[in-house]
Amino acid sequence: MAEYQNLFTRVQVRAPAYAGAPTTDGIWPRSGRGFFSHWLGKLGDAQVGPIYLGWTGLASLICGFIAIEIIGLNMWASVGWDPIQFVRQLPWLALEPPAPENGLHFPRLNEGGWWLMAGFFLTSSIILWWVRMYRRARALKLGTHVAWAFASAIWLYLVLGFIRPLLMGSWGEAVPFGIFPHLDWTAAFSIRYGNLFYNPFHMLSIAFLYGSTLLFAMHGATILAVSRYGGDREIEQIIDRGTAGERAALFWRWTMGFNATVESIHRWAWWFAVLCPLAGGIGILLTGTVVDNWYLWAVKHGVAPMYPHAFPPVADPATSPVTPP
Ligand code: 07D
Ligand code: 07D
Repeated sequence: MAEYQNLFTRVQVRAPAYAGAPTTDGIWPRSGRGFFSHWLGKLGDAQVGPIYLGWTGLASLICGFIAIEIIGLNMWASVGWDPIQFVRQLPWLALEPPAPENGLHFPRLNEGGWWLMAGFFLTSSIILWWVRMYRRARALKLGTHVAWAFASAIWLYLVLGFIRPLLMGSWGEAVPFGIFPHLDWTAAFSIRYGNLFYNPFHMLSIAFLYGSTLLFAMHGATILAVSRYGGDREIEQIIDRGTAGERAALFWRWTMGFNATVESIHRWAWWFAVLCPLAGGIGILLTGTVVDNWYLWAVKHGVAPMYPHAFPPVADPATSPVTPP
């Protein structure tokens, strides 16, 4: 039975490239005729293209390109335009947001202005891509579930880089562009607000993140396990008896007493994935605006114990008046 234990698709169908259903709306036809790739066929459908570009797609790509250009050139400038150092140090390079004293004003380009411009174009690019997804789904007479799931990620992104900085009154609150710099920001954010682990929305977000991987593993494994009975051909499986779909359901009912249905498993997956950044965004929005220290919040609500008084009391530097230098 080894032939069923494969990870990659083994059978590839070759027929003349199919352009897909005719489109009625949109100003442009689809670009390209479509070609076949053996290697992509191992991961998914072997046919590549034609692709529909359209206005929002094109505008999104242009905005995305401008954003990457601004970020990349600023990073390159930060190593004195040395191409070798740019490549070597890339993971550590950053385009930082304006300093806190700028508040919400537009600062000089070299003092965060470039960051604001890059953020504007990146956000435009992401939102235009969202519109494209929504409109392509409508053009195919689909539901808009994919677009709304993407909207959940965009919500977290907007909270991190736009909504929360607005509420806090400073662009300096936002995330820098950069691979390790954005991780430093994440760690510093947690420490600044008294350990994000005690933020219940961070907890929820993690539960949905871990839950998503669990569901994904269970669903992916189940369908692969019944693909020998045609389990990957989902539609016929929903109603018939003795099918791969029923065996899959029985497997779970026998092992844990309860089973999702062929339809409901996808609702489970959608909700777990969507609730991860949705809950996360709420947690970030509350941080610094409503709650200043999640550890003390947890102590107050009986979630965390107060540290034992092992040392003589000291003055909390955060509560002492600031003396100008
Ligand atoms: C696999 C789909 C493909 C997408 C990929 C990402 C870029 C960035 C930009 C050099 C799952 C493409 C990357 C376009 C290049 C420049 C300027 C999706 C898949 C392959 N993070 N984060 C990463 C982003 C935040 C955190 C990696 C983006 C928050 C931690 C990558 C955003 C916080 C860790 C990345 C964003 C946070 C990462 C891999 C936006 C809290 C890691 C991402 C727009 C949520 C991991 C070195 C991945 C890592 C990682 C991108 C936001 C925390 C560079 C675009 C501010 C703790 N993040 N991140 O595979 O290896 O996603 O970091 O909000 O450990 Mg991040
Ligand atoms: C980033 C949504 C935006 C992305 C978009 C995509 C492009 C590029 C290009 C395809 C991911 C745009 C795409 C531009 C496309 C190509 C090529 C979604 C994003 C729109 N945490 N933590 C989370 C854990 C700690 C901290 C969430 C675990 C510490 C902060 C998640 C641990 C500290 C924030 C999570 C842990 C800390 C988070 C993110 C363990 C650091 C957030 C969910 C085991 C020392 C974010 C409420 C998500 C959040 C977040 C997990 C620890 C800080 C569940 C497992 C205590 C500041 N953490 N964390 O969907 O929402 O991200 O918090 O220790 O902001 Mg955390």
